Amino acid sequence: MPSHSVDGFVREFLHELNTNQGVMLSRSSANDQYLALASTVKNYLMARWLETGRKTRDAKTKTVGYLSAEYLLGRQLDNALLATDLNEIATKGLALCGLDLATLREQEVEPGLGNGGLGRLAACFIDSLATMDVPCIGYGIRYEYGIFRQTFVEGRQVEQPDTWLALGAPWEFPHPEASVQVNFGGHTEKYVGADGRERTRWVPAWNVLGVPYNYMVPGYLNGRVNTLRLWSAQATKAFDLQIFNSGDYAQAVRAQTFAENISKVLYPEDSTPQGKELRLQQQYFFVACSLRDFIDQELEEDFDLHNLADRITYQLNDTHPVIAVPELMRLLIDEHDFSWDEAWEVTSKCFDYTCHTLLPEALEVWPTELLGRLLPRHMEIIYQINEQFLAEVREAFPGDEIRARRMSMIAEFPERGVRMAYLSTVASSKVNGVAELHSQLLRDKVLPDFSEMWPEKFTNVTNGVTPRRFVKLSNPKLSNLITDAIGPGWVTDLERLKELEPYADVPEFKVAFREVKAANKARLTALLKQRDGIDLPDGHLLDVMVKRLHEYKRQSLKLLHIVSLYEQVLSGKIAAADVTPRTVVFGAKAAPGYKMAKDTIHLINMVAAKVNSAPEIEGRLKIAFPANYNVTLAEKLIPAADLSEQISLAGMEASGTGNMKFALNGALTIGTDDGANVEIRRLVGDKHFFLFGMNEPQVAELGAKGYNPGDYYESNQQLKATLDLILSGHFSDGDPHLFDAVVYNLLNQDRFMALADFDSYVEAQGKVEERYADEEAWTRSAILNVARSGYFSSDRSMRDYLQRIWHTSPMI
Ligand code: 26Q
Repeated sequence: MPSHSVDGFVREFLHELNTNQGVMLSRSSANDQYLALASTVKNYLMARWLETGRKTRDAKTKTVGYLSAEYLLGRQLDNALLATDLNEIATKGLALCGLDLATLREQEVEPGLGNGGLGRLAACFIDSLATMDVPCIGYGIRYEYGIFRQTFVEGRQVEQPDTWLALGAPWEFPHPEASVQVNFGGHTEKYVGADGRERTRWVPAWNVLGVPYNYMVPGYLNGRVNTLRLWSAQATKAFDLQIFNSGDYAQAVRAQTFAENISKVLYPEDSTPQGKELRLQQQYFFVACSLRDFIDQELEEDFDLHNLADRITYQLNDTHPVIAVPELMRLLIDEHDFSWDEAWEVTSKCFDYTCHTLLPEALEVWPTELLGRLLPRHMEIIYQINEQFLAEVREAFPGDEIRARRMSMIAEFPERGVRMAYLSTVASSKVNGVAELHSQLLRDKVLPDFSEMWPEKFTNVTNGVTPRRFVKLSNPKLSNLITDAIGPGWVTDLERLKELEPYADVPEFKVAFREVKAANKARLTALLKQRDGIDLPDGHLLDVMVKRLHEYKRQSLKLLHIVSLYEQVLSGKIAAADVTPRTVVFGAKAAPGYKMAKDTIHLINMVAAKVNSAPEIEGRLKIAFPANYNVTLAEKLIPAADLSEQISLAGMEASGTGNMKFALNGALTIGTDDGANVEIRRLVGDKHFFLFGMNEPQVAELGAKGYNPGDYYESNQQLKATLDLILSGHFSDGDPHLFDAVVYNLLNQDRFMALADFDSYVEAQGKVEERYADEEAWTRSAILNVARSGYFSSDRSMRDYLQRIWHTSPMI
């Protein structure tokens, strides 16, 4: 390991610059310098990485195999510097070279290999496992293009490709020698094996190569470095050589392109899976590589696969990787001579499943036609798992054929398809939701038959976020303040934030806390100016809503609140001087094919243009919508926020994790009784959380009774005036019909009941303003939010998984 001294660091850095980048310092570009810096930091981690691998293999303990189609990692440099405690040394060393760490940091393009919450959760979990010294391999896909880069053209979202690899990828280690072949298509054949047993053989039609790329996952100051292994697709030699030799070069190149397409791009939909063939190819591709990898590379050669569950526990991050279940069955039966029962015995011990949704349209159902064509052997195995399972159901509930039909993994309508959530549930030892309310609704509404049959299979693990990235790195000023008060232990033991509670009444601490918030706002102001040309006014309540754009998350409700305030000033119902100065920040990407979401983005931008320039408002209301919200922006935005908007319709947001990040950084939440908000409110206390809207039972009741949004429009004058202002064309450059789709959807359908919750939301915003006017009371609430949110560390989530699901423990 290079020495932990400034001199040693400088030597290493210059060496990397010269030998890796092939440039002298005086001729190097900022990108060269960044790449050399990354390599330098990597070198510090290398010995620990190798040692971790050796230690883990020797110990033969159980490894967590986290299977996730997404990892929304965020920038790597800062986290690596933190984990190696190199910040100070790097700062000084670079300064000696005439360079500025902060500038080099900005060179890094974050790996955005995920859509939102689910992908970011995976990143937090692998961080926590490394920090807690738990052996874990994260398995996923090395998308060449991650989540699209969002731009706005005349207020409309326009997507650009995310070329995160273009300037070099210093954090990855490709291992082409460890590539794995993955087969697709073809048919199956029956034959009689040497032992006289009838066997099945899969005769695939084509194949690709999976090339592993390893990434380091360093624990916080503990010497452990776990591995994230992402797979990239390549054409196999046999595949293109054959065609090359036939002389058809163009065809050979097409074949290559075809293979490489599999890991080319992340699907940007995160709620309505489209059943695209390429997506299924992606899922099988990374899962097949990952299973093969563990069995062939990580296990010793003579390992008895009957004991596989002693050595690996696979966590299915939603249903996306569940094709691993029939794949493991296939490997054991077709390639390792297991009987069906032996294979099932092993397989059903190896998997656990986390569900991240309640929306029916977000549940994956793959047409049997497609699955059978792409993976004929897996389709057979799924049918057989289903048969065996339904026999169990019939035994448990004799005569209840309707129930058996209901529980079948094979849906018959609208077309024959495999319900992946059912397959996941049947094959897993444990099934969990991601917040208490969600786990309850999962049992009661999504999988009631399954929870009746196997009540002990179901459990909850409330999500969490890593305090390393989302407090220590993103909010250094608050971190220092906390450490000065209670010592540094909180970074790996977040419940210790409790010790801050008494400080909520210490005047000097409150002043310092406000200074931190003000400094974070100033930092954000500078960033938004430079990044987006946006001016953030001084002294405003900073009201932030950042998350994917979705109807159920109700960005439109936030917008109605703003338009309502604006309308009241415009029509003289209230004086501008009486409006609490407020800047509302939105950050949101819409799935490119999601028309309503894109229209909502357009509407927000059009309202912003109008409100931000209206003299009547006297600068007291401002909307800022920086494009391309991502992890990097979140790290600057969240520490600056006063108010966190968590306003989904109750029962719709599985958990939310942004909500936790805000609370931990001293923002107060205005939110519904949904997802993890329920637990946040319980922990921080009613007084320090602005609750509004219907709760889930009330939503269900209103839905059952028949919801008519028009009633709210007709009976609520302010709501009517607000919607009428939009309908009048006030925000649409003279085209009154521009936003008809959004407004008429609210008026006629409003699936997520924004109008029903409008009044209550506005009232809660009134309470926000009241509290905000009382600086001392606000600060007290904010400090208590920090002090009482320690539960939401992903370290705690990991402890819960270890105890309730994985039944394993950190390495000793
Ligand atoms: C599936 C099939 C085909 C194409 C895309 C998909 C797909 C991709 C991503 C479906 C769903 C997602 C992402 C879902 C997600 O991010 N869910 C969020 O997970 C968080 C972590 O548990 C929760 O906090 C959020 O409440 C939940 O919305």
